[in-house]
Amino acid sequence: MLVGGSAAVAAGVDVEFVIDPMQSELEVTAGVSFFSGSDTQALAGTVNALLDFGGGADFPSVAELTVTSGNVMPTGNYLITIAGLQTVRINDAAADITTLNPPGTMTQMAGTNVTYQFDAADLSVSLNQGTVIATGLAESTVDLAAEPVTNSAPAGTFGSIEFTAVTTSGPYRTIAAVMTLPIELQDTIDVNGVMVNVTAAGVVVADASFVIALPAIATDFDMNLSVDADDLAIWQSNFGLPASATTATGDADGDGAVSGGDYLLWQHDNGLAPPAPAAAAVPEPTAALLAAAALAVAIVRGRRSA
Ligand SMILES: [Ca+2]
Ligand SMILES: [Ca+2]
Repeated sequence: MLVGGSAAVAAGVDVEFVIDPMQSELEVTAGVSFFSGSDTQALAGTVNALLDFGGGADFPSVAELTVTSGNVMPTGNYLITIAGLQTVRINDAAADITTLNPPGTMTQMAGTNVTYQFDAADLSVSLNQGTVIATGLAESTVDLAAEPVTNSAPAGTFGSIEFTAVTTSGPYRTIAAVMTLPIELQDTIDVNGVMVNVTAAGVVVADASFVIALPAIATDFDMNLSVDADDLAIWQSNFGLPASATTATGDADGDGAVSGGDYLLWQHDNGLAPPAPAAAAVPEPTAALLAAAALAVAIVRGRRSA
């Protein structure tokens, strides 16, 4: 009743992360027997994630990450010369990313920022678009759609998502997120009888922005995240409503009426507010805000159970 009285909590938020080519690159190495060469390209594309923080709070200690789709592509073509004997060119490549079943677990890391870490081994990466063209010892063209290179990163290779509060408006908060995703691929491609070992390793950094609903305080009747005289005015104007009252009309204790008991709750909560400006221009670490919100909820809960 007291918590989540406004919109639903931030469970299952669909978020599109846009890959930052300035921070994302993939190095592809191709080799035959003892010779190898490599090339590096910047990456572009998007990663679509379902972020599930569960119910009851903005960010618990453990959450779930489901990468529902993702498309990672180099901004150019790879040209790999192997000891002057062989040239491997990878044209128009792109890799799909999804989460292996079940969803990956994200664990909140210690620190001032809200950062979650997840095991990159929970993700499946498939280099399945483009062509591998070999010239030299062997000449052949391999369609990656027909022979995809599929892997996940080794267990213990971690990615992370860092969340920063950007603005708060009413019961909603806009969150900026940065996902750092390690990618590792390894396969052997048969190029006309010559076995070409292909490995790819790099990092994807992707940005996103989304909105979550904040836990509500029952005495914040106008749901602007602070309990003050404006809320008292709402209670006063509706005092005596015998039934069908709601939080928005001054019923803080959920009994359907606006009465003296609701005033006592308002009096207790009067002055409750987030400790940071509602529309900070500079992103603030969210931990303090979230801790304050949790504290406010705890105060309300504690008072009710007392
Ligand atoms: Ca208010
Ligand atoms: Ca009431």
